[in-house]
Amino acid sequence: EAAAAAVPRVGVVVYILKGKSVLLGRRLSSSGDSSHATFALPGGHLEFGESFEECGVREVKEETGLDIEKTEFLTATNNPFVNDPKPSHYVVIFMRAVLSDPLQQPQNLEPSKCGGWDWYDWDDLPSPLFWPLEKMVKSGFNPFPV
Ligand code: 8DG
Ligand code: MG
Ligand code: MG
Repeated sequence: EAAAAAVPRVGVVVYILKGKSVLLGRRLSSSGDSSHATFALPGGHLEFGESFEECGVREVKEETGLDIEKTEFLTATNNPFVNDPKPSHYVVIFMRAVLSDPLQQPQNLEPSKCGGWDWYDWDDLPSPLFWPLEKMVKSGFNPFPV
């Protein structure tokens, strides 16, 4: 039943850029999950009828309370989590954005899912990063405008 129903889903995640920093939060997923206790970007599932920009803005607001602008597409990756206890597979859309009000601070609005949000210098990222993020960073990907 699980195999027949299993389909890739679409995730939209956002690099919120503030100076040289990005916003990351520690995921409170279940202990066997490959994202357990790793640092990841805010984001979530694309809803029916939504644009990538709308989804990024909505998920950031739901998870952090932050209002963002200049939300734009960066890249997409294919992320199979087939060895997790609950196998899943995401095509993940990576966006970037900046704060509408640079003084606004993140709130942890989903404390059952996240240990808290904080800004991390791009040259001094925390560890462990969620593996799709780790892979991007190691490949030399940089979300900042040139
Ligand atoms: P929702 O109910 O609010 O729509 O979903 P969510 O609970 O916020 O979903 P999520 O797990 O935060 O994001 C969906 C999937 O996107 C996640 O299970 C795996 C994939 N994903 C990555 N990299 C990242 C990342 O850096 N951050 C987030 N949040 N998700 C990511 O592959
Ligand atoms: Mg969410
Ligand atoms: Mg999320």
